[in-house]
Amino acid sequence: MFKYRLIPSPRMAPPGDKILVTGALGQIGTDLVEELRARHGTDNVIASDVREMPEHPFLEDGPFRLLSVLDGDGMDAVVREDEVGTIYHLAAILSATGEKDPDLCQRVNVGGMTNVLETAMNNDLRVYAPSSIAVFGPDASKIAAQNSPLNPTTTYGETKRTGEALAREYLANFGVDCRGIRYPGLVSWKAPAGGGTTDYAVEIFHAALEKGHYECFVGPDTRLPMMYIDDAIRATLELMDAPAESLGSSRAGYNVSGISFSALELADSIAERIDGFTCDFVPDGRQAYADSWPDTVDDSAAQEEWGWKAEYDLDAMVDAMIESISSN
Ligand code: NAD
Ligand code: AKB
Repeated sequence: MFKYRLIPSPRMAPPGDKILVTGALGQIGTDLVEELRARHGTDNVIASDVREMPEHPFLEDGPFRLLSVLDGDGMDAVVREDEVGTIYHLAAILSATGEKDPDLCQRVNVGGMTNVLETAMNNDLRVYAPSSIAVFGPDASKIAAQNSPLNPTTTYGETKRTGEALAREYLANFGVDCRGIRYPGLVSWKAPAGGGTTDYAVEIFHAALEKGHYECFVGPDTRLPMMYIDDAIRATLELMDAPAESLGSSRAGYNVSGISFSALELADSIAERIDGFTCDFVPDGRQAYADSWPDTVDDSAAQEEWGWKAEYDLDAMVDAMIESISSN
């Protein structure tokens, strides 16, 4: 008869080696899942989202789970059943949608992050959870330093600041390895931009090619940190590949610099390549969010700690966008 029994605690479950991506059908997930599947094998990367898109390739090409990040038990079950070892947590409500529904933005961004970190703690998972340049507010320098004060004036920015704080807390208290990048506005062509302030830098390409005209919702002098998607995906994977010992106190939200351009410079660069393209600037409520963010960021910490260097400048990005949209 056994006198003692060893009851395995959830933390003792051996971590699997599969990858779960939340919010996988969005702008970044559409590119990231493709790259992760190329690296790790299709069956090892489980795409998940709160919605289904019948026409999206993930639903047919590889494993997909319908999963809300607000369902912590459901997330835990997927992690255990599918032997997940790493979560790339992309599910979120972005700035423009978030400012219209701040309560939803709080619930999804902070609640979802908490569920991901709890699941990671209970199952010994690694986590990638992106932050944003929206963590900065108007008091940050226009070239925002890694350690600039974080006083965002948008609800979305507040949720991203809280996400970074939660990641630091779960690392310090429970040893959860959660890494993040403060992405600039991302410019990509495979999926539409998902309700952010920087969406104009994506929409303008589709409008230019389809209609020869775009009505831009920020003013011509609006200058923001931006990045082409290939650089963003590479940054993500390089950060996740970096040895933990090389990462310092910025682990939850590294500044990464890509390209800084004004809306007019972007329109001019497109007009140089598409004959007859015109752009009107008709700022709406999103102008205020853009004005509260820096022009660019200082990414010395990312350079020093994991060797970050962007490859795409404005010309290379505009060429890549026009060529990719035209040929697809
Ligand atoms: P997106 O809006 O394109 O995609 C987000 C996805 O999350 C959508 O497919 C949506 O259906 C899903 N989602 C929403 N609520 C959910 C829920 N409750 N459960 C599960 N899924 C849910 O966003 P994105 O551009 O791919 O952004 C991904 C991450 O990167 C976010 O954390 C965002 O804050 C961050 N980020 C993005 C940018 C950018 O320019 N795209 C810049 C900075 C930071
Ligand atoms: C948005 O505009 O909301 C995003 C971001 C910069 O976080 N693209």
